Amino acid sequence: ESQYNAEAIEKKWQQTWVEMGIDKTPEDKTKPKYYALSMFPYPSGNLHMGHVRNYVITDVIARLKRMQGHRVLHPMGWDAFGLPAENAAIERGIHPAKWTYQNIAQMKQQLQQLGLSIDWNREVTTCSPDYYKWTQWLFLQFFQAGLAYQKEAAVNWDPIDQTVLANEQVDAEGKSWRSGAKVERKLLRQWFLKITDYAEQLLNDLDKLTGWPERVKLMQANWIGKSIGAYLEFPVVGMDEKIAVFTTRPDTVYGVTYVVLAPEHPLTPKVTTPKNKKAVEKFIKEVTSESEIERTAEDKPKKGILTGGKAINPFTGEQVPILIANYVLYEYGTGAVMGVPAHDVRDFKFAKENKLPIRVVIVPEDAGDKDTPLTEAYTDPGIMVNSDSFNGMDSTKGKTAIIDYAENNGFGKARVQYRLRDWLISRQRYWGCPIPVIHCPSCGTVPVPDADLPVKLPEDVEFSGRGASPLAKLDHWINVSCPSCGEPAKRETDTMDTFIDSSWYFLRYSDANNEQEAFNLKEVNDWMAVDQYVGGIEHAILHLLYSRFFTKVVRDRGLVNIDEPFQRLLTQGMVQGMTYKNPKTGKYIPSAQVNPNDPKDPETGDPLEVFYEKMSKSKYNGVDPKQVLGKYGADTARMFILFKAPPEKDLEWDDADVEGQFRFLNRVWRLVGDYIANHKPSKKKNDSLTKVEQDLRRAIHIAIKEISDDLEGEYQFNTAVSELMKLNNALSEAKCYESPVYTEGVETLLILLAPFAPHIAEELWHQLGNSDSVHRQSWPQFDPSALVVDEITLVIQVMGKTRGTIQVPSSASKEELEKLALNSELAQRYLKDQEVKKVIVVPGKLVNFVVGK
Ligand code: ANZ
Ligand code: ZN
Repeated sequence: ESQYNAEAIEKKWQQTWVEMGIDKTPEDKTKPKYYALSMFPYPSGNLHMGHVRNYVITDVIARLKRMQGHRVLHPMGWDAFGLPAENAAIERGIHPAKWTYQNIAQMKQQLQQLGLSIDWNREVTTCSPDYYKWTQWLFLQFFQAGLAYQKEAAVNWDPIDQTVLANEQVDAEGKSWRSGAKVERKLLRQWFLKITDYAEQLLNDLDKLTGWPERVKLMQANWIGKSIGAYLEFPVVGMDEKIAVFTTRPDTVYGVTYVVLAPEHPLTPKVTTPKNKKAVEKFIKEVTSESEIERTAEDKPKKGILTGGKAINPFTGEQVPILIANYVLYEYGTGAVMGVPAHDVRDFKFAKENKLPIRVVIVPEDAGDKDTPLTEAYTDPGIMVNSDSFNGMDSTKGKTAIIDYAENNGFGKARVQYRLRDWLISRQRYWGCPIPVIHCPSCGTVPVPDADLPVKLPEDVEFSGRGASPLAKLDHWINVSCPSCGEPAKRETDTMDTFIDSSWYFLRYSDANNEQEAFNLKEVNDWMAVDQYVGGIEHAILHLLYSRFFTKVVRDRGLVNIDEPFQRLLTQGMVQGMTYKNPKTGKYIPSAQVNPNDPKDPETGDPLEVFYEKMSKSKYNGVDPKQVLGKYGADTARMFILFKAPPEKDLEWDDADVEGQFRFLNRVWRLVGDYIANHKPSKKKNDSLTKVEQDLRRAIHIAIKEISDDLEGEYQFNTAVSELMKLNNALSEAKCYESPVYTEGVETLLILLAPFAPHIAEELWHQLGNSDSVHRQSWPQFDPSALVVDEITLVIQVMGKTRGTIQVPSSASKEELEKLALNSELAQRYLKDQEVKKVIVVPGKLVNFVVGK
């Protein structure tokens, strides 16, 4: 009997499957489609465990759906533009293209070792001209629709990566998502996509995403940030100017004690009096260097300064001072607010710090008439007071009443405001998709004609890492003739944010080799939407929001007929490694230097903290997939990852559990070997099953039922693997090798195992004498009748008196019946603490307890 040799069989089957075309997307459209998609990787060069987990999850789903009778699209590609390639060029002098393609080759080979059933015929690489030609074409679709435009804007500037960033790429501390540098503000002329035009749809359509985690939908809703309120105008005293404010609390307008402009507001210099000019200018300088996050953070002081100007509250005619303050943002609402310190937390803080008056205009319903000064802002709804004709009104009703009043008198109206801003897509870097426009002194911004696409990245560039983008220095590339008038003109030198590349790759997979179009209408509509998308939670806003936006625009251009790209979304948990940290020095210690039984810092001798944390290079807690694959093979790695935790939960790497899955696969191997060695076709023809056969048949069908249930909807791979182990145990105990039920059991085990451990399942399937692939078998259906336990009704008597009945297996022996009866709740109730003298068992009928003193 041969040994389980993972390496040999995995290589063999991976090659055979390619020859058989097992992973190819079927051309035949008769079966229902299923599109299973993993978020494609950035080709950094090495596969890490997070990738492995992601792709294994999707692969199990793809394999399962094929066996369940679907035609499956399960593609893979490379999110291949981006800064690391350019940094490699700067640091090591290797061209970004070369670096990227080397990494792709390396990672592709690693992916193939995992036995993923990917259709590599549809591989897409975003940095390849045959892909980015269509990225450019799509950009021009946006441009033609008025959804791509240039404007001067205060942008997030990453001083390390020397580029601007989108708001989505700056974290809560005002740092770059990639370089970690503190982001600066800079005024630059930039390209934007008008995602704000779709704010309402992006928000409302979240309701359609029934297969998405609630928390991801909530994060998107918060990011879009819809506020319903009003726009009110405050005339400036002594000037023909009005300050428009956006407020979500028009009901508090009688409590306004000042008005605040954003420092960048165009009215700021106008309303500033000569006396205040110097101080105001100094203040502006300070504030504009702060990031948006810093300016609005709850815990930061609210700094402000008087301009000397005054505005008029249109409701009361009262004059209030105009200030500028750091917490008012120019880009949000109207860039100005009415200050109501009594009812807004920030205003309250600001008024206290700057000694501004506080006027209560809303009181709780049960306030009575005591007039105690506020110790904090009262932000709840209530009854309007100090508000003229609105006094006594419920503040919620008051909102509409105030808006109506303002509208009737011509100084305001209802307004919906979104937090979402337009998407800044310009990047001043080389390794990205060139923005396909030409700037002509007479024609303005002219799109590159379709026939001239792609605008290829020039190759003869220098990477110094300093100053402007390498493209901006290439005169021979920049200087062209205008496509419209033929006069000398200049190419755009900005490239696109790489999130554009990934906003449509899932559409390209439907028709990845099309040279005439981005994708064919019939193909894209056939395959979209993605039925199951699997990827990391870190994309909850960025990539997932952008992709939804792209899909809607492309739909409105008539290029696809769906509203939402991803039907169901699974955000897999992190893979965590055992981490050793010296609590005194804060240093992380590689596990190789630590004795796990007595973890101490090898240098200082300090006892170490031991915990699980997301695997990362800097924490020395990573496990290299290469090593695990080398030692145990892909099937074991897959089984461990699937078994160790439910897919959306974090997974703690544990070598003992890896070993455990390896042993399990070895048990399956031996089980099938024993079966092959001992199986002879049964001679006697007998359709009544023995008890052993009956029990085994039940175990088989329970396994089918449980595993099918586990893979329906929630994808409980971990419990599915447990069920596989149970079935294996049931088979190794039954040992009825000659029974057709045993054959059914072995075959079923291998079919159920196939999506999880595809190589060993295939190998053993062939050892059974099958010539077709286990992956082409139909997923088994359970037989409900096999689950039924044959039972009879047993009468329970105490001293000859019938006390009730219980259900027992018909096959139970006399001794088993006695035990079942005695342990039954019924017997316990009537026997209480009486001593049982004698038990009379009439098999198939009754048990009678004789009690006595
Ligand atoms: C007066 C008021 C009274 C406000 C009150 C709130 C409570 P969201 O929900 O985020 O939309 N605001 C408006 N524009 C602003 C800007 N550019 N920078 C900073 N703050 C701004 O919040 C809207 C509220 O945030 C608005 O309603 C305004 O303050 C402030 F008792 O107006 B409110
Ligand atoms: Zn021109």
